[in-house]
This record gives sequence, C-alpha cells and structure tokens, in this order.
Amino acid sequence: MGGSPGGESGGSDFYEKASNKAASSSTTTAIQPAATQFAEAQSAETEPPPSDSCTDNVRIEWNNLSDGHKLSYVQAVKCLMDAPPLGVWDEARNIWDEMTWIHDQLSERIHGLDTFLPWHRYYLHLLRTLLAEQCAYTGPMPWWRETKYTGNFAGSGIFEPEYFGALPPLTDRGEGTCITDGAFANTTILISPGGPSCLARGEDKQTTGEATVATLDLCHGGPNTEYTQHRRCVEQTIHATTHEGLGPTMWLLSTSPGDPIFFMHHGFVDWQWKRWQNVDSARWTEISGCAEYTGDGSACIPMTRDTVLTSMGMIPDMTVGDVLDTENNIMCYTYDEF
Ligand SMILES: [Cu+2]
Repeated sequence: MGGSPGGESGGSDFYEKASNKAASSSTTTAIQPAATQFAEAQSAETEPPPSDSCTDNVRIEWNNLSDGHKLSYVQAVKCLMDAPPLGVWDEARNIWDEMTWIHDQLSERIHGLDTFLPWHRYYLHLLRTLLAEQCAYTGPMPWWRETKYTGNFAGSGIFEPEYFGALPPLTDRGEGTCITDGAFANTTILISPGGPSCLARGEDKQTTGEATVATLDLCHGGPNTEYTQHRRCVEQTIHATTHEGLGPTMWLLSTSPGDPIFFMHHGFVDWQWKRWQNVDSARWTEISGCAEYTGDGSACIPMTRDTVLTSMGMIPDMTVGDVLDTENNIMCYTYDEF
C-alpha cells in the first residue's frame, strides 16, 4: 500500500539538481511513431503542432455533457465492474478489480515521482480503451472542473441518484457512508486494508474547499515553470486535497480507483497538465525529472521519453513519449475548455 496522497519520496533538496537538462536531452528513441516525429519537427514553433488524422475526440466537462451521455458513461463504467476479468490478477471478480489492483501494485512507482502525470494519463487511456473494447462505449470521456464547485462537490451534478450516487457530508464522527444509490450502489472494494469494504464517501467541505482557482494558477505557473515544479504542485495540492475530501474510498491513495470518481478527478489533474503543456510547444515533446530514486533516496534515475508506462498486461505498455502529446495519433484527445 502506498503513502498518503501527495507523499513525496526521494530527497527534495536533490530535485533542483536532478531536474537539469541532462534528462531532457535524451529525447531520441530508436522507434518513434510518425506523429511524434512530426511533433518534434515542429517544436521550434511557438504554437503547438496541429494534429493530423486525430480529430473529434474531445473530453467534455461533466456539466457540458448531455444527460444521455452522462448516463451512458456511468453505465459503461458499471459494465466494466460486471465484465469478467482479463486475467492479470487471479482474485479479481471483474475488470474494475484488476484496474484497481494494478494501481495498488504500482503505487510506489507512480506517486511522489515525475511519472505521476504520464502514468495517470496512460491510466485514463486504459479506461477509455477498455470502455470501448469491453463495453462498446464510444461516447465522450468526461472530466470534472472541480474549481467550479469549490467546497461543495456534492453540488457538482455528478453525485446524483442516476449517475455516481450520493456524496454525503462526513458524519459527526468524521466517517464516510456506504453508497447505496446511483450506478455504483452497494459496490464492494475488494482490496482495502483490513479486507473488503463498501464503496464509501463523505465530503469534508473544508478540504474540498481547497480546490481553488488560486491554487490552480499557482501550479500552472509561468513560462519558466518546469515540469517537476508543476507536477509536484498539482500532486501535492488539488490532487491530494480532493482525494482527502471525498473519502473514505478516495482517502486510500493506492486503492482509490475503487470509486469511479477517481477517473473524474484524474481527468481534472490531466487537464491541468495539458493546460500547462499548452503554454509552450516544447512541453508537448520534451520532459525531464526523476522516474525513481535509488540508494539512500538521493540518486535519481531520470525520466525520459523512453520511460515505460505499464498496466501489467491490461493493455500494451506505452512510453512517456507516447503520452506527452495528447493530440498525436496515439492519444488523440483534447479538452473542451481551458
Ligand atoms: Cu494514483
């Protein structure tokens, strides 16, 4: 099981030295998709490169979706909870268990590190892929602009009886409540510390109140804000506070995908990265930082375009370079608003 949301492993003093240009210079790979080469050729331009055959795949903010799309999305997610496992984990009852399991297994490698944003982008791609392949869902992927509902996530139009089910306030004792309405009513999370438990939520409005535009802008930074600064800021502020504010299933970082709201939240995290990337076309093709720390925690193994992103066999592995440009022919998406 991983640490708490936003927990950072590795020496933070070391980071400033580690995120130098040595890592970002290793952007060459033996085999690159044509779209990526195209993007690199354009990287001297100030505008992001145009996508070519990639069109029409726009992630829609929840409240911009039609009621029909909202319904078909939650039903498709429910379909994955009912779908026979793919075989990556023996104890899984369904595909959703396996998705939660891989996140738990990989937790130490994908949190508190620069792999955080690329891996979770890949994880959203995994969701989209499995929704399409297993549940014939071809509608839009949603995301959730949390700053519209600062301190009142329950009022965001997501936690309705026909969609995700309730987001009750925390009880007087600071506890959550098992969810008994909505598409995911009476769901059991198989891998929880202490054994299977119900999908439970409880809004701590003080904590969900930390998803503010001011924090968003702080992490967005300016033209010189480096990737690691951005990643660390997002991970440790809004990423962490929304996990903490939606508990108890969402409190437990490594098994939190058990609540499908995880993917709405990570859509917002990914949107923040995309917004940061749109400031400078170089951010569509170049990246630096640490994929891992070794030894006493001071030795950085650089993250490069070649760093592998895995789902332990659920879908094919990809690399950081594959997911950097969301508008390439591999990822092929953007957002409906910024
Ligand atoms: Cu995660």
